[in-house]
Amino acid sequence: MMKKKSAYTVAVVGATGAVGTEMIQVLEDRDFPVGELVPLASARSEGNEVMFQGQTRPVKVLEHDSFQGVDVALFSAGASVSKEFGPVAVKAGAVVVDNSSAWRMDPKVPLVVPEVNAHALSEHQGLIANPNCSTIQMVVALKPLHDSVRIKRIIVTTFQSVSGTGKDAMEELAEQSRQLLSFGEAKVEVYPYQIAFNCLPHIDDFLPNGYTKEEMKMVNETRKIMGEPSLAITATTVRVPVFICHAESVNIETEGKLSANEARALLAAAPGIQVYDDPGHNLYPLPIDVVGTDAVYVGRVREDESVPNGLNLWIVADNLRKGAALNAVQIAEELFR
Ligand code: 25A
Ligand code: L14
Repeated sequence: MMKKKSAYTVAVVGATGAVGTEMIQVLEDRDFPVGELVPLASARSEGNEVMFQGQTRPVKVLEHDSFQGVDVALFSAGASVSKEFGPVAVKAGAVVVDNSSAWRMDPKVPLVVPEVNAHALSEHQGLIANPNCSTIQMVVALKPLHDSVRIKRIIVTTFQSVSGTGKDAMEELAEQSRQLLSFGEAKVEVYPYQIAFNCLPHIDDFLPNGYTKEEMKMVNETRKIMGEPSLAITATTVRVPVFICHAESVNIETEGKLSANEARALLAAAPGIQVYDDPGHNLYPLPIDVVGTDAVYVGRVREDESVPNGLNLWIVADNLRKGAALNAVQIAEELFR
């Protein structure tokens, strides 16, 4: 798939952002064989440095000639940057793992969650897309259930943290909280309304069908990753005043019957999943416990008593790690396994 070397030159595009910073951390945490790290960002970051393996590396401005000698380029600087520079990096000989929405639904581009469809990587043509954060954590949890009893319909509601939007949004939540707790007025810049002490049923732009782009990403990306083009799925995505970690309430209707206990056992045996589910001890996954970890956490597993075969689940993961940076690095690892 990729020429095997003892060490690779790895570029991170968007190296100073919320996800880019995490990508560099994950490369280090997992001992990815990095020979040279090339941190790239916009001119706003010129003069900045990033830390990698105890050493500082200068951030360079992303240019068309930035990819000479680069083996792998991890992109997280937004869709417009990926549209322009993704093909430039591929032309220079790099394999691109792109975290933006730019290429995900392109039929020539594999959309990969290694626990679910690593096989799709064999058809890559230089560019591989990393799915939307909310989609990633949901498909990791649903894959073992689908393999067992076939999912017919998914109804999902998300509770998404502000870090998905980037550093500016994290600063806005902190700043608005400070302002309101000191009896001031909240300054609104990133989101259409105040996010501190609020919930916004609005992530990404609205489409003519009344859904948001984020909601339709969950529909279309889930179908592509699971290889089920006509799977019934409907989503409501909600922004909540949490810094890191997305949570989801997921209801599934299945062809076969699974008890809650059988579902818990399947989930516990599947790769990348931790089951935290003990109502007797108030045990269920929480964003404040999950932040900084790698697994997808599942709790509140219950049979849906309103249908013959159905389950309810509560799914939490670190959106910057499994939802973005970790999944991208896992894809790179798969490429020369
Ligand atoms: O919705 P999308 O398009 O798919 O976007 C997804 C992600 O892209 C980022 C944002 O992440 C988001 O999670 N993003 C989107 N729109 C952006 C915009 N207008 C944007 N980033 C900057 N400007 P993020 O903010 O956590 O980090 C983004 C990373 O990408 C680098 N980057 C942005 N544009 C780039 C680029 N790299 C190369 N070429 C470009 N054209 C970005 O580096 C960061 O590493 P940076 O140097 O641009 O930003 C460093 C810090 O500056 C702050 N900042 C952000 N926007 C502005 C700004 N400062 C001044 N003016 C701004 N307009 C942030 O705190 C940023 O971390
Ligand atoms: O499509 O603002 O990957 O939380 C994921 C995070 C879009 C924005 C994507 C957010 C993004 C979203």
